[in-house]
Amino acid sequence: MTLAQHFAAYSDWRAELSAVIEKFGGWLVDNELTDAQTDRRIVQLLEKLREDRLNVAFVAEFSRGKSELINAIFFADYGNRILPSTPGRTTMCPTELLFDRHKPPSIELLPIESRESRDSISEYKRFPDEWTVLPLDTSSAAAMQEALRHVSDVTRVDRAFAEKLGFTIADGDTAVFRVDAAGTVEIPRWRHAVINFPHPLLQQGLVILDTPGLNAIGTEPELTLSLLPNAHAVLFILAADTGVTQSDLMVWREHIGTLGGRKKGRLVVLNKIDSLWDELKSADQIASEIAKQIDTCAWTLSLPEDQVFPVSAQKALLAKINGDGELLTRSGLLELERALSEELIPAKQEIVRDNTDGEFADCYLRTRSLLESRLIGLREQITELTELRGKNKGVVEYMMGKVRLEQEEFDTGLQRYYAVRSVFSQLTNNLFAHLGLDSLRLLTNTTRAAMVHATFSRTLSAAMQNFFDSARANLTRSRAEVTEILAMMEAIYKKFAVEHGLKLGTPVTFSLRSYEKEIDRLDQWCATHINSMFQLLTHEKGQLTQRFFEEVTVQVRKTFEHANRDAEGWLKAIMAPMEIQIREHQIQLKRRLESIKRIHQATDTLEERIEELLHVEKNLLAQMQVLKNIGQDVRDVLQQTVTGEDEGERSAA
Ligand SMILES: Nc1nc2c(ncn2[C@@H]2O[C@H](COP(=O)(O)OP(=O)(O)OP(=O)(O)O)[C@@H](O)[C@H]2O)c(=O)[nH]1
Ligand SMILES: [Mg+2]
Repeated sequence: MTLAQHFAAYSDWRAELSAVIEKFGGWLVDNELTDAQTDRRIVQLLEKLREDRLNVAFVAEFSRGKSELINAIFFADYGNRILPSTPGRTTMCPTELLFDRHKPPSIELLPIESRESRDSISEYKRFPDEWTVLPLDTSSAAAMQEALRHVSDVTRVDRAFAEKLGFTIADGDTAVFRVDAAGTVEIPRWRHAVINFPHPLLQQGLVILDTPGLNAIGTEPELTLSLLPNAHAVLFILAADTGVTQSDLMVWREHIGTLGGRKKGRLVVLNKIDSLWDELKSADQIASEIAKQIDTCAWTLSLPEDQVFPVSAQKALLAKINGDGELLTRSGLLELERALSEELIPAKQEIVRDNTDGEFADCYLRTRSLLESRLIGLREQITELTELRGKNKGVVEYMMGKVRLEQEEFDTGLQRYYAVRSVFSQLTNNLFAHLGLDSLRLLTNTTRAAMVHATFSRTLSAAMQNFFDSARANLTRSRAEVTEILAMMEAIYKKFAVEHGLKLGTPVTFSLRSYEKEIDRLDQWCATHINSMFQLLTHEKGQLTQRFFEEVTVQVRKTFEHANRDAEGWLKAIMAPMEIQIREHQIQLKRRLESIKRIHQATDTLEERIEELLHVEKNLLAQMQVLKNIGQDVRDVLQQTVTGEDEGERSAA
């Protein structure tokens, strides 16, 4: 299967999954079984499936052929080179290729001067008027090429301004940014580019990230902090004509080797193998030269050899444009594409599957337990009435008393529930006192003050470390609050189950583990990129402070925002089943009482009433069957694998 076919199969699967979940949502509405919470979760789930994005990033030293490889894999159909690819530095800013159906095709460029402010690129994405937008005429390859050439734009500024923008200026011929005779430095014109483009793969949610030749100097930290770690696949490109150089190794260590523990989804490409296609050598000799290079790459990067893919992007592009099958095979691109889709799509499907599985199972179980408790109540009522057959008024009165007593007991239970609710909101407040953004804002402000006033590197360093320690401590305290809330809810679930027969199961749990890990990761990043002896000795205090706030605290805030959203969702999720079941139980008690009252007034309606209830029971059982079928449908779709391999059994319920 080609990448495009594989991707299309994945999109079909996603569409099918959305369809069954939408059907579930519709059925809940039709049967009046939905509540605000479930409703919202289904809408969110569908939204997530629709917006689902797959990120592939291309990373390498300059001129290794990243842009050419993107052209060959994705854009050969245009019959030309779409992204500029030339000797020397070409792509000057990180370039995202994606499709957003809400916007017309365009290229959006963020001016480099935006680095002066403290805001990250993702922050800027919220303010469209900060970007220069050029329309993209997708009907002409030439017009596209012309527009995309802007990713290579450069500008000249004086040294001080370049440094202010975070570029490290050095002397010597090999330096990336150096001062010319007139005292100016050439720097990229743009900080970031987003190309919005209705390519079939991009329309299905693929996002390609082309990066400029990274040389650890003056690059956007956002790349290493969030863009690359969030990519589902990262391709690292080396070139056969240069071999693994010192600066290749630096890029690898700086940007890829440090992407946490996740080794999956990383492919190493040995490009430009055509430079070894020496016509004076035999095919065997060439093959062994390539094998030797692969061996060296694998050894230097400590990777298995089969993770290094030899290709010629240039010949592959040419072969695709000319429809030359033989050259395409020789270029090695097909194998790389296969490996890419095999890495990418199953991994992504796994994520979507787990996420959907968990969310759906919650909604499904909640509905099922609602129907089950209705059935239990109904059956009790039927038994009660059946027992009344042939009984006199006195017995009916006794029954009435019994239900009334139950109702009173339940009301006492309710009082207890209200008390729990107020303790619950107290505990919730405690939780947000640690986890909430106010506390983080305070911490950020005190850290800023400490860093601004720091006179020694040691105090500067300590302030940054304290920031992380306090953030972590906040999460630890939050974890304790979560445990307490959970213990209380468990106790109250149990009490209502035992005393009033409510079917509540156990409350869902909540873990802050992933956020703690994220903070650890950011701390580690900071320790090597900002808060290290080397950085402290070689950079100005102001510069480091600014970087710390622009780059690190922004990400920490994002982590906390995420944790807050999840915590709120969880709090609702543990309260909702109680509320639904209590309301349901109250309705049932009322119905039972009314039904007995009616019989008390006219004992001759008893048979009619039993008949009626049996009918209700039949409908209820039918509903339960439909629900079961829907659950099975969702499970079936979830189990499908887009690759066609067999997957282990997995259940949605
Ligand atoms: N011989 C040969 N040349 C290639 C191949 N792929 C790319 N090139 C050439 O290498 C040069 C650099 O290619 P680019 O695609 O611009 O490389 P890049 O990695 O995007 O470079 P930057 O954008 O500067 O970071 C261009 O002149 C390409 O024509 C290949 O497979 N074989
Ligand atoms: Mg490039």
